[in-house]
Amino acid sequence: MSRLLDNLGWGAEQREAFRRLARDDWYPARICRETKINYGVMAEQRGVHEAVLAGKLWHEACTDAELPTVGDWVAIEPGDDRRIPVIRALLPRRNRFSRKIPGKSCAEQVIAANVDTVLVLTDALADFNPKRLERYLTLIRKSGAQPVVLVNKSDITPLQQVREVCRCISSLASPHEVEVHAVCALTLDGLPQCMIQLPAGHTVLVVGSSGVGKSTLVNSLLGEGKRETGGVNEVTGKGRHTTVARELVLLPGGGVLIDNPGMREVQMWTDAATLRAQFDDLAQLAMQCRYSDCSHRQDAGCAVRAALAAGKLSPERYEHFLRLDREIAELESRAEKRRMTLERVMRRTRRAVLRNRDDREDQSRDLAPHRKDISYPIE
Ligand SMILES: Nc1nc2c(ncn2[C@@H]2O[C@H](COP(=O)(O)OP(=O)(O)OP(=O)(O)O)[C@@H](O)[C@H]2O)c(=O)[nH]1
Ligand SMILES: [Mg+2]
Ligand SMILES: [Zn+2]
Repeated sequence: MSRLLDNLGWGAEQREAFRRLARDDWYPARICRETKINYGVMAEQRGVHEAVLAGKLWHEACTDAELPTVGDWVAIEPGDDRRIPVIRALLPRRNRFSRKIPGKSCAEQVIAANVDTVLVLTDALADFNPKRLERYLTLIRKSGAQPVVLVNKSDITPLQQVREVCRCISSLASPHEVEVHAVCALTLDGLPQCMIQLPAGHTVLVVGSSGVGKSTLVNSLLGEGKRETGGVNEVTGKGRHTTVARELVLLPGGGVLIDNPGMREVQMWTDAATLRAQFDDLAQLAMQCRYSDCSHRQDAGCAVRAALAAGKLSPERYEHFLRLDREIAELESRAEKRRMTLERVMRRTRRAVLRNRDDREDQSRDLAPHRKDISYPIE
């Protein structure tokens, strides 16, 4: 296939899925932006352009997580003078990085699809929060992408502080190794060469709180002042340019970066299996507890607490182990509630649709010789 598609990460799986659609006039594209009404896509012939989602895809998606998002590969039907191109199919995802939608709902929000590496940016100053970082790492593990943590703004942070934070992050991630680098996003100091020159087709998602330097890093890697960052506007001397939408950009060397607005909430979108994997050393230990249903709190003969007392387990990690478990139990109970509500809504909708159809059939028998097809809201 083409050079551009290769650089964007077009692989054998996507090629095969696209071929199976067997529509000569359709072309493949990767989603680079998403607005409320339509999408920005990158494609071979047309470069970056707009496309709308076919109403059929919109209707067939049971949840928002099934709708195309930044990083997805799609098949597009070319438009003509009057119509903009239409996204006709979503190609299967290799993976996706998700979080729980902020607020009470327990629905999944897909942040980006088809991601190789997730870069979590933090600093060793006010932003550093080990609990939040642990959530990020759990979510990344669930996505199957490779996590890398960057401790940014090393140029304005005392060296000792940077070292301590790096050490703390490495201990959080155990038993799974995580790469940690102290960097300066302005100059790319400290960033490993393999990240400065990303392999063609490699997709990196950049996440972290607002103001931590995500867009600055993307800019420095792009090598041009293309994206807006939170600095003071040089002309007006005021105002912050904080990123408001996710965006996928292609680097000159062929790698792909996805910049992201700062996340205020990183809520768990995960399950018990992922939690267990994250803490499998503690799970092993828990098998030695006297009681099989040990809560690892006050129970007698608890091996986890014994390790804690012996200094073999850090108090932070022990706390995280207990808290994450509780959080997932809540998530699952909310998921169950939501499932029941959805079922109720669907039963009601189905009844309304059937009633409507009966009414329309009655009317069309009586009156109209021709009936228009029902049109979709987006197209
Ligand atoms: N000294 C120093 N300042 C930095 C560094 N990285 C980013 N900054 C500054 O931090 C501020 C915020 O940077 P942005 O790149 O806009 O942060 P962001 O993470 O994209 O923020 P949102 O778009 O709001 O999520 C800007 O004033 C940057 O110049 C760094 O390594 N060193
Ligand atoms: Mg930004
Ligand atoms: Zn125990």
